[in-house]
Amino acid sequence: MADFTIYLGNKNYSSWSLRPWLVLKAAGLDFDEVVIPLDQPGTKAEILRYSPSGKVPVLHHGDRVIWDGLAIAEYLAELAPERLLWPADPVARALARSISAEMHAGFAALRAHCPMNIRSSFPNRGVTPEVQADINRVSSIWRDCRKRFGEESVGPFLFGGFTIADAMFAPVVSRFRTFKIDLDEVCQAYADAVWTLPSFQEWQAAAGNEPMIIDEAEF
Ligand SMILES: N[C@@H](CCC(=O)N[C@@H](CS)C(=O)NCC(=O)O)C(=O)O
Repeated sequence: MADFTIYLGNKNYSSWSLRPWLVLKAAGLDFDEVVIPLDQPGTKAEILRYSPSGKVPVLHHGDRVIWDGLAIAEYLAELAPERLLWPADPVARALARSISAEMHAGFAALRAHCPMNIRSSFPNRGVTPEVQADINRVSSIWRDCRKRFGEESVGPFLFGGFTIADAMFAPVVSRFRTFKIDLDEVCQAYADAVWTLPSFQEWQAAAGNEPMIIDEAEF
């Protein structure tokens, strides 16, 4: 049994769960994982056995319990500083934290109308004017980071190498793919880099094999 156990929602649908799972992978830590099927009669009671907030994801590290995706990511960044889970440069790091917090707290229209559904494809659905405004804001964040900090020689991610900021936007990459959102060249190249990340591919394969269906994320 590993020192770390992360409790997750369905891999196909739980955008909140995907983020810290990718960060655990990037941290290079050995961990166990438990998927708690969401939207079932016993879901809340089951989650409450592990998470005081009644939400997943939650990370158990020995007797420490850390819940909320961004808090888990911050905890892992402190445990594995050598992995540069935040950018080393203070200016880049401040921007990475700003956009991660913006993603964590915002983009309500995109979340509501384009739910994460990794294995499905819903072209031309869900894009209201409010969703388009969210798409435009995400695209502008990606372009700005790639231009200012995403040195090709370091890597294809927002700050070159993979950081927590990329994990925060990974569910959006999946949403854009499911809903066939048109992106410019820079944003599409970034989205492709996140989508083909080996850890994300592993998650996608597991999502594809899950039998559970959540009706409200289907069209
Ligand atoms: N801000 C939280 C949100 C977590 C969240 O909303 N989790 C959902 C699953 S995606 C959940 O646990 N739902 C179960 C329920 O509310 O019963 C985080 O980042 O961890």
